[in-house]
Amino acid sequence: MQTDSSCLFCRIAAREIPADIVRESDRLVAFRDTNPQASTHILLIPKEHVRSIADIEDRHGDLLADIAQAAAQLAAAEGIEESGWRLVTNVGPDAGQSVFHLHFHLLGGRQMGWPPG
Ligand code: DGP
Repeated sequence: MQTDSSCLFCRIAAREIPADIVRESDRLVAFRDTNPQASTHILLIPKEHVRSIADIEDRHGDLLADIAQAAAQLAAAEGIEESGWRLVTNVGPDAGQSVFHLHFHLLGGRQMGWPPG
């Protein structure tokens, strides 16, 4: 599995940098965002270093399905499965991607507008 020792999220996944980790499996880690935009704001990442969802390849298999299932389970654990939640990933500067390791924001616990500003 490819990792990047200079990548912040690879280092969180390796537990070299502390984070409030709420879930871990053989290929995923989920931890709370340090700059929460909602009462639930969890980041889900693959342990493998992937720059963004634009770099998902066939070899990643059911990685995205695993992330979707983990997000739904975390939403239930957070008590927001009925009130609603959002799963979003940013790609590139116009979308506001600031960490170049694939991550999904799980957001919930407040009313959210659409479309995003
Ligand atoms: P994005 O803008 O989509 O690349 O989101 C990156 C998110 O990562 C942003 O919401 C803040 C969060 N973040 C940045 N640095 C850290 C960190 O060191 N720890 C944690 N837990 N979250 C971080």
